[in-house]
Amino acid sequence: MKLSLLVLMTSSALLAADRPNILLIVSDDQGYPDLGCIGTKPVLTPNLDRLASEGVRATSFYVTWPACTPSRGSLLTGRYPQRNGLYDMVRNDMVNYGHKFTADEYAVSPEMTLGLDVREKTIGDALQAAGYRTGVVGKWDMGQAKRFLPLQRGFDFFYGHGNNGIDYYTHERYGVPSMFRDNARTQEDKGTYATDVFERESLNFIRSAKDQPWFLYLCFNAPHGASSFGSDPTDKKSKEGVQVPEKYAAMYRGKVKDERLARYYGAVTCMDESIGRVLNLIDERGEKENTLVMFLSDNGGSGNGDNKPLKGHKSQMWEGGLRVPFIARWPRKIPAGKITDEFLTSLELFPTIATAAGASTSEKLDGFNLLPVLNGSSKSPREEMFWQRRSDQGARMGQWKWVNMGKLGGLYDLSSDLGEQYDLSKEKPEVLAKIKARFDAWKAEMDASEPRGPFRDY
Ligand SMILES: [Ca+2]
Repeated sequence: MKLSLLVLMTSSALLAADRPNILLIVSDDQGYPDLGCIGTKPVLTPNLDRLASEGVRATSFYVTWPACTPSRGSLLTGRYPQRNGLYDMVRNDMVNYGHKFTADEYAVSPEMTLGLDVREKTIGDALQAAGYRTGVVGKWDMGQAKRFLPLQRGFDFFYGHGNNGIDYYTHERYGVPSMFRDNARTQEDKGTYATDVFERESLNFIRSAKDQPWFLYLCFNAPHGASSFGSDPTDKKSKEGVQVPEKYAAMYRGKVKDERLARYYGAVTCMDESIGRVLNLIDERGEKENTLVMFLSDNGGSGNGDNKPLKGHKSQMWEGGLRVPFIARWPRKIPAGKITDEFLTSLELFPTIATAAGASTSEKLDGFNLLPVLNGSSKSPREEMFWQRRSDQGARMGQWKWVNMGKLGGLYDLSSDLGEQYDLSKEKPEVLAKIKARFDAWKAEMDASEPRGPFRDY
């Protein structure tokens, strides 16, 4: 008995040594061009640039929805928002009109009653079952009632805000304290800049790793605009926008057109420095070669000036709403300094992480392991992708992109028209008919899938 236990422990320790740590970093509303290494904007991101130089940067990488909640639900489940049920935002909209919730109103508001269906299996569930120590730091956005919080969704550790966005300093969302440590609300760090808090908690999570491999889902709220009332609560225009320590805004004043943009770039640079310190810790611990690091933004830029050469912005079906920066690094497993234009999406991240970790799931997934694409051993198997946000529809099929946003939209050839300027609907009716038919077939498949909350009627 003792001997077999010893053998078992030895083999699981060996397995742990073979399996990589996994760091998935998500920024909030960082636009496609907003990396220093792209070179079209004055923004400085030396640490993300280094990550890209040591790994692969993808230039045709999409998220599943042009705004926060559904995009993040897909990261966690590996499934289209229309399949996992979280296909719209979880947030209290009345605050946009200056409403301050009472405690009783807040308790029954969408932020407390809606969340990712508890039947959905997250990547945390899969990795926890495979023996990983799992953590979430930063923006959760999958619901705040206890049943929706990370500790009930496959994670061993959580420090962050449960809801969609916060004031960077008070950690309140429109006056409501929003930070959690594990399952309990906390105001222990009120007054400290959120990026600094998330860096500290990430470092502590990694430092506390012992025999288990670890998975950290690190979601900065930067560079999203602050969720705080402006000087006039009834006037959205009086809101502050992005908040950042003075020295970072000062780096950009005089170089960009206005104060808001200076703060936006400053918040990106401050976040980049925090990412650098997390990467440095991984180096210091000798874990660089055995850690898969991936970085992306949850949706296109909104307060970043523009997303050129892409058209449009967050919340839209144009490329500027859906195509995001993506970097992956895993020394010796994927090449250094490579840029790929292969067609990839965030649906690929769950299968990629699960494969790297030797984890499995019983769920129907909508993507594939992208490592063979990043290391050049295969072309991307992805031929199509579909998006729906309320009545807005979008699809990509090979080089073709179809957008239907009511009065706006058309058919575009991304291979020659990345900026979606030339509507080819009339010139290519057969392509338009085919892509619309593929969209309809995808929608029928989603509608036929097992209904999941919180929005579907079943
Ligand atoms: Ca976002």
